[in-house]
Amino acid sequence: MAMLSFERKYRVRGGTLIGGDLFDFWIGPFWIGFFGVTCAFFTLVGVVLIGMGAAWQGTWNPWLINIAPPDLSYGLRLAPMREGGLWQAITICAIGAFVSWALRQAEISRKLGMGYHIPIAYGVAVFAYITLVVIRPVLMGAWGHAFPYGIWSHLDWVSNVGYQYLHFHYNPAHMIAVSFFFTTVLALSLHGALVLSALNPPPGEPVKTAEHENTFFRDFIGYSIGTLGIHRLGLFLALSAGFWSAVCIVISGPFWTRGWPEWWSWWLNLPVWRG
Ligand code: 07D
Ligand code: U10
Repeated sequence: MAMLSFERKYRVRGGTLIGGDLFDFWIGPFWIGFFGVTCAFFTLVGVVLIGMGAAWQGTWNPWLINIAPPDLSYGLRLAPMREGGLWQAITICAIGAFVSWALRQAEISRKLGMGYHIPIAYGVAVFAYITLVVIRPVLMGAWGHAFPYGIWSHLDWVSNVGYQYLHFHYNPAHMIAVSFFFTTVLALSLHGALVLSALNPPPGEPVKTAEHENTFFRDFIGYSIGTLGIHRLGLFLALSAGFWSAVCIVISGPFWTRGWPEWWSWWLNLPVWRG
């Protein structure tokens, strides 16, 4: 079906989660929706607040703009605007915009009669962000444990927090998360390469099909996961990467306060090693 005739067919009202017909219309290619409006609102306010922070700081150098959370002494209270309150307001806007974005994905999925895979997948990234700026700071008793909004400053935060636990590579959940990130890259590169190799033959040769794709991997490693399967695997690997990232940071502090290398002493102390 040509795109324009398909659009005529599906561009009908309904499928919204909230507000019924309110904002249930398109502007150009974009569907608006209630959560489109809330998303635009939070994004706009958030960006203006970031600009305000840059102006207060006195730099427009994008690498150096830094909006820090309140000092640890504020605990979980609201702080004055210039002492972390701005960070708190920006965090509210960010969460408002990210959650609105996910709900907009859910509403469009409903309109199209599709599954909720996309909002669920995006929701895992939002979950990792919320773990960093809400769940872990609340568990540790101060907003000051969240990361600052800035390109360089957040890198300094990651480095400092990493060394607080002596050597973050020894964090077992960090190991799992990193392995999942790297495996995601492997799976996507295999998939991208396989599809292009089958669908982009040299000029004059016929396009190959899924049979060729399956056969390549059966010949190569004795197993093909299949055309649907590779997408299931990809989604699993990518979501696991984000999920274990959230786990690795939420256990650092609330559940483990010493160096991560020390955690592995359970392994050294297994009875089986005692002579
Ligand atoms: C959090 C993003 C969410 C996205 C959203 C939507 C916008 C924003 C904003 C314009 C999860 C989009 C957002 C539109 C726009 C504006 C203003 C995704 C998120 C909501 N590490 N480490 C990770 C590796 C080391 C440390 C995760 C590798 C060192 C700490 C990942 C290495 C030490 C933390 C990872 C390595 C250390 C992490 C990040 C190698 C430092 C975390 C990915 C090769 C000395 C963080 C939940 C992620 C984490 C994290 C990888 C090394 C410390 C697994 C490959 C040894 C303290 N590290 N790391 O979370 O888990 O994606 O966050 O050495 O906090 Mg690590
Ligand atoms: C393509 C295609 C296409 C096809 C195709 C193919 C490309 C067109 C036609 C071809 C594709 C294939 C044939 C598939 C290729 C295969 C891959 C790319 C790799 C697949 C990999 C996996 C499925 C798994 C990868 C695993 C990774 C990255 C992580 C390693 C993880 C662990 C060791 C632990 C994993 C943990 C899980 C799963 C969660 C549960 C964990 C626990 C209960 C433990 C929790 C632990 C802690 C909290 C920490 C405490 C730790 C302890 C106690 C010990 C930890 C122990 C450890 C071992 C780490 O395009 O189409 O069709 O065919």
